[in-house]
Amino acid sequence: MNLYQRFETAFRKAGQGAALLCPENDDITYAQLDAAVQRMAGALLARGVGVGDRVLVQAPKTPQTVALYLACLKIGAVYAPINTAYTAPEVAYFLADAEPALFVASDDSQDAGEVPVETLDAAGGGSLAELAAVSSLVEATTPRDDGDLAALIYTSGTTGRAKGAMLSHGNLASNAATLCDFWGWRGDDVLLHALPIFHVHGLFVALHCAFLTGTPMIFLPNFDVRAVLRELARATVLMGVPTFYTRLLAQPDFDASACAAMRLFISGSAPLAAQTFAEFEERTGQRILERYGMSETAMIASNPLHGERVANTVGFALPEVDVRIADADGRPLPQGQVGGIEVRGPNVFAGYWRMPEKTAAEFRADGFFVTGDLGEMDADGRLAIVGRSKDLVISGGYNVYPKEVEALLDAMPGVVESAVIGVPHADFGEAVVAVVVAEDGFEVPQVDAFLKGRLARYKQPKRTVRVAELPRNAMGKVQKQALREQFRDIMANSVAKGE
Ligand code: MCA
Ligand code: AMP
Repeated sequence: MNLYQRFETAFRKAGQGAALLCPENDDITYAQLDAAVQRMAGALLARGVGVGDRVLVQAPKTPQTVALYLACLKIGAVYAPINTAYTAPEVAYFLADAEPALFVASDDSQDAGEVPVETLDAAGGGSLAELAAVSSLVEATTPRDDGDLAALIYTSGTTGRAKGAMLSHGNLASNAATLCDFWGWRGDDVLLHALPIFHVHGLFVALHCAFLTGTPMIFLPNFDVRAVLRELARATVLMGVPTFYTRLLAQPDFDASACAAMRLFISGSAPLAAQTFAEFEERTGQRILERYGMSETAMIASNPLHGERVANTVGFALPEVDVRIADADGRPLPQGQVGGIEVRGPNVFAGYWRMPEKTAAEFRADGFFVTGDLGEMDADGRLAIVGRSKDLVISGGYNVYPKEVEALLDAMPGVVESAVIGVPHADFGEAVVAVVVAEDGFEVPQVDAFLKGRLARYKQPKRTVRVAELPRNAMGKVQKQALREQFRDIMANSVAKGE
């Protein structure tokens, strides 16, 4: 079934009920959202977008962008969102890889080659919004099967270049229904939405829970801690990355009374520090519910709604999701041993877009997907993530692949070689640090200048240090763990961002 048909049923039932509560703009009812989706579908059809066509989207977080996502589902097109922070060279890669029928951007500054471009700007305008306004309503939702492609979610691999994870209507529908059930979504819930909508967390996990139940969400353009604190008064559920919680705790007026209406704080995308979990409970009396997911699998495991939420664990495998701890060859390990986390279930993606070899390399013969995370499971099935076998830095919930940054640094004049690592950071959890071996005359500030315009800002090193040589093992491989130890306090002065 087309995922939008499931939403449509809820939208029509909710009717004049609020869908998006927009503090700076007019609120939008479910009936209005459905009409906006129908008009946006008309605009897409007018631009020649058909079933299975990719629509690459790098647009601001607005109700129009939400309508665009839903319209893509409705007409059977494939939604491919990318981070708004990406620079022109980064976007060029996605344009070439996705081969979209349409690129929707905030303005028309990107050279998109042959790909048609439409715009959606932060104020709700843009050429696509104008086209939608004069388009006729498309009432019928295109039938789709569970296995049909709904979205391409780009996620980088250890090999450097981003891969498009192919998620089907069935993947998204099953995960959404499971989460609504597991987290006890109620008819009177109000979601506080402050995440970006180009990643699985903000786009699927958050939006789908509200859309499947026809309940309202407070729709903030980004995470502004003071706005979030204000809006908590009329919200019941918040979903965030750990940085949301450390920033809230940095607010002296954030306390139990500030979240009296709240029933559920959910954290994911990066490890939630046990200290944050404890401080949060001390300050508010509420225990953050931590869950675990991936772009390729949507949500995998969650702490329980009722029952013990334990710090440093991500709870239990969700219903219908199989999780196992396995050795490097995919053989299940005895309970209690640390190994690779592998996942199978209706939530698991179909493979990487046009990369059959990479897909084959990440799946076991019995259908389990190799996450690249390391974990252990206790006798009750409670899962803890203890590390990663993939070389990845997670900064403020955004993934940064060291290989991608190293490749650019190594190409920089004056740099002999580089190693990029993640070190503890009070605000972002981990911060990107570059360790470089350089020729005489090289100056560290040149790194910022070189990376500007080539690499999204959040991927750029927060600090670059120069060393005489990189530590290597007997095989000649750079020992990143030794570097992480050596520089673990380099960002010790960082603080959770208060406003
Ligand atoms: C912004 N900056 C960052 C980050 N965000 N640097 C490192 N890591 C970041 N995450 C930089 C900016 O470039 C800027 O640099 C400076 O920090 C301040 O920028 P600002 O825009 O004010 O930042 P912010 O708005 O305060 O953003 C921080 C944030 C944001 C709210 C934590 O990064 C965020 O919303 N993160 C959520 C990411 C997310 O949704 N992840 C889910 C993906 P300068 O000042 O030097 O120019 S993972 C997923 O979907 C899986 C499935 C899962 O399990 O959920
Ligand atoms: P992405 O590729 O952006 O979908 O990021 C997925 C990765 O985020 C996972 O493979 C984990 O490494 C990490 N992740 C997500 N949730 C958690 C969590 N609760 N604790 C630790 N790591 C997490």
